[in-house]
Amino acid sequence: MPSRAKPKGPPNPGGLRLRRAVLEELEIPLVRPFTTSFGTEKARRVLLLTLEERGGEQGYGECVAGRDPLYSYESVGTVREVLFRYLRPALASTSEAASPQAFLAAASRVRGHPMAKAMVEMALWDLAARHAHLPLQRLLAPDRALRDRVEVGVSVGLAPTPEELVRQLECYAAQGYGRLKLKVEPGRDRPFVLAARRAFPGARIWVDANQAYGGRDLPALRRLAREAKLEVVEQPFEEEDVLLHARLARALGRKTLVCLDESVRSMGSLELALREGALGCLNIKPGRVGGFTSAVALHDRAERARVPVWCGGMLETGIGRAHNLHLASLPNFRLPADLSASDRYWKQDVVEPSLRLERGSVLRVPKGPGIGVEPEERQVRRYRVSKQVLPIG
Ligand code: OSB
Ligand code: MG
Repeated sequence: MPSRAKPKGPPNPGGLRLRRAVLEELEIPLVRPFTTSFGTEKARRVLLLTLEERGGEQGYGECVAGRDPLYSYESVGTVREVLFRYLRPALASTSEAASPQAFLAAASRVRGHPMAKAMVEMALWDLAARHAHLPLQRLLAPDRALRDRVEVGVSVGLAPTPEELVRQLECYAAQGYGRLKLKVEPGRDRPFVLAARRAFPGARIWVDANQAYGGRDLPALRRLAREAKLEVVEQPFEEEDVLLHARLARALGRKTLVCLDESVRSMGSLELALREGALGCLNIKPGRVGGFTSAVALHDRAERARVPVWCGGMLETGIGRAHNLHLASLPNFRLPADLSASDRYWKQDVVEPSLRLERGSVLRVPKGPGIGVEPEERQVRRYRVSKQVLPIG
């Protein structure tokens, strides 16, 4: 039997004394609408959580839940409900010796709602790292060799025509993005993907369907992967249908990797996908899996199985993307991340310094302490639609 020792995840950074939490909701327009198989987003609704230590630092967490429950069942509304009714009291019960692990233990009887939990857990990691005067990456993996730059790509929404898609891709390629991920759905795939391949004969091209296909589409997906020389096909089928993803992986062979996003939410779903052979590579989004503790454990498990991982994105502001950059500096993040520069999403980001693309299609991991960027008060106020103070200590 293969070893099933439970991956430990990162070490406990120790107890923090909390004073209060502040929850702000922002509405920030995207520089261009982002269309996927589940809908179009023109502006992001962002929940931003600030945790304050008694007489000390502040830590930040950004929630990746969408306005509506389309990518997953969580939404801004469910996150608010779960935070106010269940997670705030759980956090308060640990306020004399708070840590990501203590919070997760106190919140463990609340089922599901990983994005709500991740917002709190990730703010605690940032706070713990600032308290220790260390960059977050050092707390997440103290014994590992960590990158200071992360290779990234760009995720491009569904476009009205292949010509328009190619125009957008040209614009991103000119900015230096070396890996192009295209959103696809039935009826908006082959001509678009082939046009992209013709325009960029040597590029790394991935497609992401967000579950839009079914079993009858398997032969067409296989043909498209070959014709367009796709490196990755991400989450073509329903979240629960690991077996269908495994069938596609067998049909594609070695040249195109099947990637799971929505299907992998926990160690159990990762074990199933590994055992069935459904995983060529794994998209890890800390929000989807309940935070960094889980994300690091999944990273370590995939590394032992020799499955490369990469860091996904959810159109985060600079807060969430800084968190993701620290995670993506771990060694088994071996494929380019969905983490683009601030100007790919926003006219002006809500953090200082904003994140810029550098030569070689990389973003630098912001130097700590913590996530290494600060919310810019003026920008936050400009986009803020509400602010609430939650007693914790
Ligand atoms: O499936 O990766 C996805 C955005 C919203 C919801 C789901 C996804 C995405 C992205 C965005 O692809 C990637 C990014 O943040 O740059
Ligand atoms: Mg995806």
